[in-house]
Amino acid sequence: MVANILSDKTQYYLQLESQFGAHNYHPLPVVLERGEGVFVWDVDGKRYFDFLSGYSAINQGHCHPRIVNALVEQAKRLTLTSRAFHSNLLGEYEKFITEYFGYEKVLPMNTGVEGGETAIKLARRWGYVKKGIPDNQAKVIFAGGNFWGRTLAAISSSTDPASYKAFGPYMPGFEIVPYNDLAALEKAFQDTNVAAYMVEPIQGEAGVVVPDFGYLQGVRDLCNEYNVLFIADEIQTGLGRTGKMLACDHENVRPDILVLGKALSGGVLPVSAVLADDHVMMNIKPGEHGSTYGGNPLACAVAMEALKVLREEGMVENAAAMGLLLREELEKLESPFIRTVRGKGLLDAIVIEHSNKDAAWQLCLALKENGLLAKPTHGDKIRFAPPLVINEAQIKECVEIIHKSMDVLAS
Ligand code: IF1
Repeated sequence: MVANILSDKTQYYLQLESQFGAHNYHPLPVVLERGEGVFVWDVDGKRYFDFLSGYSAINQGHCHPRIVNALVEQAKRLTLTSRAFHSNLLGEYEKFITEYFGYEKVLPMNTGVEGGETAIKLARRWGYVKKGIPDNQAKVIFAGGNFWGRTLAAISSSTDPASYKAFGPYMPGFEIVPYNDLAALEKAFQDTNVAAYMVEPIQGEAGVVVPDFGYLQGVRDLCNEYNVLFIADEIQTGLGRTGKMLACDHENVRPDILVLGKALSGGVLPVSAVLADDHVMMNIKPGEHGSTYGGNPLACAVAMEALKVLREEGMVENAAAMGLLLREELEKLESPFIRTVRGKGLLDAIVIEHSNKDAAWQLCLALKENGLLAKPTHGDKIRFAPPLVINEAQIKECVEIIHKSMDVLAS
């Protein structure tokens, strides 16, 4: 067990949250007050490597100067117009992001789950208008182990009781197939009312589950054969995280609907986007979808800079190289407590081998003591996802911290 001594300052902030905030999370007992690049500092001035990156929202590193500057400069000019009026930023941003990813149109939203909801609404509408599915009969297929947010629609597609238990009744027209199983997917596609299959190219929350090479191409082929839209949820895997700009790029597969979020803003404010071509996007008419903040000038300015920085500072290539190094160095530890090392780029995870079900949490407490922040997912997996700006020396230093922290599992 780790002696989890907390400073007075830390305890003060934890107590405030406990007394006045909903208890909908169980965070690691650390209170952060500053971030820069791969580092964050707690209220006592202790520095940590951030190995979660805001669940992949901070791919560009904490408080990237160019992104923060874009935020500050735009915030002095115009932050929100609502979509009742045009702004000088929205069209520029729409042109920039559609050319960046190679789609005809973009629908700007705010959070990732709003992006998922938007994608499903677009797919259902396309199903009725273009595929001729009878009204209110559209089906959307999801993969077991998926996670795409906390709304009632998102939890209606979940296979994790912690996400959906005691929140029913659930959204109709959703079906589940096993992840990484093309035969099961083809069987589901026999139903002509299927409008779309929404899937993460790598499942993040499930513990960084990487499907067989060829799965994404198989999904693409089946969607073509059965006239079903392929929705790629790249909210966590996109924007360089897996060592390619999009995780679909590992198989050169182009989804019909691409959903982005998180690092689209470099972690400075919620920005999401749904990209598709006209035959999907133009079935929604004025007044049929939107949001107060969707496409606001502040988000447009920040997202353009966040996307520029990714490319101009070689972060995608660095993620590929540093991810390979991280996994190799973790394998070299040959730790009896690491059952598996897996991932792509800098979306990695270890599966802990230990009789104590609390082992992953205890290891994360020890990592914190040794200056590295990470959090378990689904019990025995620990996700390692540092900002994509991490360098070789820092990767090696972090592996040393992980190695040293493993001692807690031996005691
Ligand atoms: C929490 C998890 C990660 C996502 C994918 C859509 C969304 C997410 C692939 C929705 C969001 C976040 C949500 C956050 C923790 C984090 C998370 F642990 F919950 F599952 F990253 F793995 N698609 N994931 O990962 O985006 O609406 O949150 O902007 O809810 O605790 P959002």
